[in-house]
Amino acid sequence: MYTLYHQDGTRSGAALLVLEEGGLEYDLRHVDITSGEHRSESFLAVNPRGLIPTLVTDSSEVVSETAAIMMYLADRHRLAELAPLPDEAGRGALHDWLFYHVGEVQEAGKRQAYANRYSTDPADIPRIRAKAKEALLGRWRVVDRHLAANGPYHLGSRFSLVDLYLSITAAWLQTGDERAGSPDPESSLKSLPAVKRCYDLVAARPKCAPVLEAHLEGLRKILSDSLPE
Ligand SMILES: N[C@@H](CCC(=O)N[C@@H](CS)C(=O)NCC(=O)O)C(=O)O
Repeated sequence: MYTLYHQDGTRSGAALLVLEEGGLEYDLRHVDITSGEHRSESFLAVNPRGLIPTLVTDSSEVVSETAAIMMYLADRHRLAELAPLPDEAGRGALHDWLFYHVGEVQEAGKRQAYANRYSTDPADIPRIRAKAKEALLGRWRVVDRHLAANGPYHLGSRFSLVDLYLSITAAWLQTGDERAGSPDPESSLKSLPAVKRCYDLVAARPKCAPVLEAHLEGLRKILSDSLPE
């Protein structure tokens, strides 16, 4: 039995999708980052990094990087439907795209969302945000071009956990589409058709659909509250 410290609307949804798709048993503990619960003494005692997701295993091992949780679960439970085994074709591409999403796409997304963390001068925030947004769109376009040429999934016709990761981060673009009079149609899912196709394929999976619905709801709520400083 696993324990996942989680909030709907955050990237911990990607870990949740692997637990669901893998048919694994877990207990969910809600952590509200908008009210700063991730910095509470009780949560820091579990994960001193103060970040979600955080997974605690049956042997009390703590794994907290999202991609590490996803790979750990897939490998430990031999979830071949989610990840090619280490000696199988596609394993290199799996690592490559997962790391690209975490280190490049998500990095720019977090920089845009938390622009205030990148300067001591609040006057810099709009410029930091604009640059992060430019990087984010550029990186999503790289993913879109790859999926258009080689898709519908990151590994071609083979679905994998990277597609689950995409569905969680692409939801940011999806909520952009939904916001009435979205000021920037360019940064919406509609401008990335191959990403949208991959997102729709994941959203159509019976075990993923409810998680993604809750994720979108959670995201709308986080956007209407405010992110932690
Ligand atoms: N590198 C970590 C980053 C985790 C992360 O930034 N989680 C966010 C939620 S999506 C969080 O806990 N944010 C709280 C904060 O940054 O204060 C990962 O990929 O799992």
